[in-house]
Amino acid sequence: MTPAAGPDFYRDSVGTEAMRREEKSLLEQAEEVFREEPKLIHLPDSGKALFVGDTHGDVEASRLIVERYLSDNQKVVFLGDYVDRGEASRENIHYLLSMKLQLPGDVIMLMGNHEGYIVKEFYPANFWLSLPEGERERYGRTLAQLPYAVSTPNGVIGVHGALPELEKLEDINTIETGDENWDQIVWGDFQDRPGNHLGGFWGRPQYGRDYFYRLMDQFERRVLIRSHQPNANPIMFEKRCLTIFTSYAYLPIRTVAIVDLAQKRVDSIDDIVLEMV
Ligand SMILES: [Mn+2]
Repeated sequence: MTPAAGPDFYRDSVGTEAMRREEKSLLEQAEEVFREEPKLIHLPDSGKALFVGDTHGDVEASRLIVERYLSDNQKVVFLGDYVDRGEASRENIHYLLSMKLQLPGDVIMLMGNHEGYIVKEFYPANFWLSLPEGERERYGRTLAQLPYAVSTPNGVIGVHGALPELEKLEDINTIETGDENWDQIVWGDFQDRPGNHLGGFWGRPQYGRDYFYRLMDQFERRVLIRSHQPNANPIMFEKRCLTIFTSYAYLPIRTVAIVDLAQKRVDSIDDIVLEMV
């Protein structure tokens, strides 16, 4: 067998023994780091936070964002869905995990539904299906440890999909991968119409306007930043719900959102800076 060289290795699930060992160690180390994190991460009241939508195998987007935006003064929050759809899932997840290991407090990786393949299967799953069973299990175990939500002192909450139906924000720390609240967070969609639970659509639970306002009140949050739902109106609920995507696998434009953590209150999307990358 001729060993593959360079980044193309990542597109080839065979690889060499040395690379396989390196990959295993990256996944094991990352799993340890994620186990130490709470499921709800609180950001500080200084500096800035950059929110990144689904990257879905668009490693160029991840690299560009880290190089351009990550600094002592700016944390980067990835909102999940790192693998599948795009061409370079393996490169993307490797890159993000190695950045996480280098700067665990500044790089935040939330869980998307595509990180939960071993918990709830779905289609398309080109990344997961390209892995031999043992590796699928290894990736699945690491990615099942990712945190679910991020919160800022000035009123922003970030998740992948929708809000979990919990009494208070801190209860997010009690969610277990695979339970009903997990399903809401990583699989949930919002519809811009009245109502609470609007049923399911291809395994994706749907929530309406009343649900959004009720949970945002309970959690004492003003603005939700999320991704996951490409058909959603990007701005919903009186500019309090922002849906962004940061992958060429979805759209020819990649959007990020910047929150100034030192600002006293974030009341609507008007208080957030949107940029194209
Ligand atoms: Mn998703």
